[in-house]
Amino acid sequence: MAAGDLDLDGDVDLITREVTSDTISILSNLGGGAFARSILFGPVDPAALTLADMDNNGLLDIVVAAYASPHGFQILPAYYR
Ligand SMILES: [Ca+2]
Ligand SMILES: [Ca+2]
Repeated sequence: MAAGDLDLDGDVDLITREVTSDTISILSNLGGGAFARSILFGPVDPAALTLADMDNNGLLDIVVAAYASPHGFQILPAYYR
């Protein structure tokens, strides 16, 4: 799991690995302890994931270490544009 403000609304959002489906989900923070879940990507058998602004555009991108990826990792550009 990784945490960061993906949609720049000031609330910390989460990305998680769904163990049963090997997919990656975004949990958008709606405030007040409520989250909206959406499946972003998969199945990829993600081993680890983190958030970083890889292209320096001010928006967090999702970096996934995945056994199924040819390079061993994959960068998912900012989800919210
Ligand atoms: Ca947010
Ligand atoms: Ca970025």
